[in-house]
Amino acid sequence: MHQAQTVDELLAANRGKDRYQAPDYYGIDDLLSEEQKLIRQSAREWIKQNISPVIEHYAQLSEFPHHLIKGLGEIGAFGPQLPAEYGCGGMDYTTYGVLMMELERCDSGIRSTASVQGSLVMYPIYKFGSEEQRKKYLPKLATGELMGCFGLTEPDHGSNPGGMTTRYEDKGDHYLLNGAKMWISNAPFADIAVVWAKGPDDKIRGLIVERGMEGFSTPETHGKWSLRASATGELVFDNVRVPKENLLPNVEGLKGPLTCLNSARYGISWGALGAAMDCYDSALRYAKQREQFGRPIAGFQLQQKKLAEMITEITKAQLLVWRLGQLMDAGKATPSQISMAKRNNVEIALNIAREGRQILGGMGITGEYPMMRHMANLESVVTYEGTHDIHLLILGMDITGENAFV
Ligand code: TGC
Ligand code: FAD
Repeated sequence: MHQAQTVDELLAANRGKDRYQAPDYYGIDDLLSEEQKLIRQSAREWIKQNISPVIEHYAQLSEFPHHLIKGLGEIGAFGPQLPAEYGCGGMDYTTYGVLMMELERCDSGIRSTASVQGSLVMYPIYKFGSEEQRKKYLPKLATGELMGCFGLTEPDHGSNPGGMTTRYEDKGDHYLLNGAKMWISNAPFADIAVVWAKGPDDKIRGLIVERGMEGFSTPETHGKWSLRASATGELVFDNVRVPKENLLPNVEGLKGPLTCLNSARYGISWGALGAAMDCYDSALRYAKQREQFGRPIAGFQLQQKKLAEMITEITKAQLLVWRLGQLMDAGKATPSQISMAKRNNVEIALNIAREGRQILGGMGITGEYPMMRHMANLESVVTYEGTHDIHLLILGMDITGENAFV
């Protein structure tokens, strides 16, 4: 590890080393508009110039690269799908997906930060907040001047968030919040938290909790082997007085947080595909260069099988998310269609990271190549926003009409 290296030193040492070329075996680029391709190109260039040179260093240190926040805001990574009148991108869902794909191509932890900000903090404020809340928070969240986190999961309630025990009481001129959330992305540095809690009527509502409110703390979770460049923490509420105007007025029940998750899970289905594309691209380049037994290893049938199967799965996943983007933009995508895409694309990405790592032999376990980092990151991605099994059961319920959760 090079703890003494500054960002400038990392940029000087590593700029230009990222040789990523996005695989597009079926000409799926033709399905994107010129504007979507332009936005993608500028994001890709910025990521190559600014994230790629530093990401391995921050992952090794297990630190979030805070200096990237301003630039992420500038490339439109925070809330690109929300209206421009609130300072957001005003783009369509396909463009949002493409941006998540570019970010996660580089690192799932950076995409996580953007997903949480755009889909789990800005989206609920936009969708369920008052006009005052939208105007107060959205423009600053879009630039990264304010950062947010989303508190749904609790120590004893992960897959079953409906069982949550975090509660608020109505104290007349304010709410009093008690409880704890765990595994919260961005928590250690977030300025605000969108927190889901049960009220006096036992219904789940969203509250905007601000850093600095007495009794609110965000201890960091250490020792992760996955998503090391993303900051994860707890949210602890010990008699926190939350002003009444911080309640999201326009939703009640579990459908509030689950509606936000539809948007975030959609972004993950594109993002995980990006990680898969990066692993394939690295493995293909390596296989063509690396020689054993007097020839490139790309010439061996066993390696060709791996690479051919990878590009087949990537192509299928690209078509899946492209179509899902169309459905999202038409307002027709169902939660179970989103579950199918999230589940499939994370699974193929994990398999491709594992197979790609093998193609690199010993080099595959080093930080010289992205495989091991992607593979470890994807273990979180396959777990958060609904586990692999939970998404199967959501899909199973939709096609059979039988609810396996009860
Ligand atoms: P159930 O009784 O089925 O539903 C309760 C109410 O919610 C409605 N609903 C939805 N609404 C919108 N979108 C969806 N996807 C919805 N799914 C359900 C449903 O219609 C009902 O509405 P109403 O009006 O009748 O009250 O709920 P359940 O308690 O049986 O649970 C269902 C289950 C298991 C599918 C759900 O709870 C679930 O998805 N569990 C997984 C939990 C999860 O995904 N947690 C994610 C935490 S956030 C996170 O991980 C962020 S990581 C971010 C990063 O770093 O990138
Ligand atoms: P559990 O729910 O305890 O599940 C354990 C196992 O049991 C899983 O394999 C699961 O599939 C299985 N299982 C559970 N129920 C069933 C069932 N009915 N049938 C079959 N199998 C079942 N949460 C937030 O709210 N905000 C965040 O920002 C956030 N960020 C995260 C970041 C990271 C790095 C991680 C790892 C998690 C994050 N989470 C966040 C939490 C995440 O959403 C949960 O970890 C996830 O929903 C699973 O909950 P759990 O870990 O409690 O597992």
